[in-house]
Amino acid sequence: MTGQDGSYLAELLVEKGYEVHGVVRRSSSFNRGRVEHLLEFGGHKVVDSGTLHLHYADLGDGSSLIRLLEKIEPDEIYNLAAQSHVAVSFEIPVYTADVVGLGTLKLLEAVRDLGLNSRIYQAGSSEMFGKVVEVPQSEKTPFYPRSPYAAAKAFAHWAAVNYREAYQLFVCNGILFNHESPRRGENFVTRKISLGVAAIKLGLQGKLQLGNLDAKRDWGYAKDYVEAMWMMLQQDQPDDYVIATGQTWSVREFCERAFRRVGLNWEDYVEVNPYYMRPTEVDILKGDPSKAQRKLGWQAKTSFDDLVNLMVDADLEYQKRTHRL
Ligand code: F7E
Repeated sequence: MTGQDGSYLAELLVEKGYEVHGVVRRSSSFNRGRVEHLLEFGGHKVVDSGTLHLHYADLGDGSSLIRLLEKIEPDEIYNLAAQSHVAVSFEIPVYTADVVGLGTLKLLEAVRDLGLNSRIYQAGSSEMFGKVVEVPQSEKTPFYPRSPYAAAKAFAHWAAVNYREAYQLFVCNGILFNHESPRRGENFVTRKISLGVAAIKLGLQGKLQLGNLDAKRDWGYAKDYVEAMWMMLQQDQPDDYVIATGQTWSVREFCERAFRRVGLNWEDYVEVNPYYMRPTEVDILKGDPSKAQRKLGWQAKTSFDDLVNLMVDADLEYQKRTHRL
């Protein structure tokens, strides 16, 4: 609930009048910045017609899930929990697989054992396509994971399909391509660039160090993408959907545009540091979102240029606020 997608989804659901129950992990620093505006001190606030309640639980702790599900009996469950950083998953592969892979299985088991009729959204990832066997990638494209994170997501995907077929659970896999926003974690490449550009423009930083500038991604706006999650659970039948823009751009192109937004030339500031290279890389991702468009009536609303601009603009404001400029 405290991540980028959880916060946008909570806003969407609260606006629709849902009683939202978000799961948070305990952390030594308070990590609710992204949902603070939806909460009142004490953890409960009525926003428009809906409400948001937070609970401590963890996909690593199956008993916490069972207790919570038994109490709430949710109509809809959105599993967005993850160690979601691909590069970090090479450093902590077992933890990543535990949360992303087995965590999903624990959730499915809990719903099955409790006999709940909850509709479940499972957050899949374009990383599952990895070393892609075709371009663009659709729901029919075979997976070829290239990281512990992606392998764990592929396990979770197939577990969800299996529970749908074996036990008739209403589970949808959303295969979401990269989706970004000003709420993106600071060590994902788009946010790292928008933060760096803003800091350089304001004289707070000299250079920006990055890894592979040739990697290509299908980048969309996270706020558009959470709508697709909700739409999947409103269908008569559960199914799997690719959610993407259908366009692909390199990290270099993201840099070019981001620096241009503030009137600077990226080549004067970006340095390549091998530290940020991955043991195995995903070279190109480009989704085919035609099924989502046809069946859900969903399509990305925000262009690549608009996404870059809104992230850079937001981080200029953020850096000014943070540094009292
Ligand atoms: O990397 C390259 C890097 O970390 C994008 C997650 O949300 O989307 C995300 O995974 C590309 C890669 O995202 C730096 O090598 C260059 O090729 O922003 P990223 P990701 O790995 O694509 C998918 C759909 C998910 O499911 C994941 O959870 O950019 N790159 N230089 C860099 N990446 C980072 N992080 N930092 C760099 O300095």
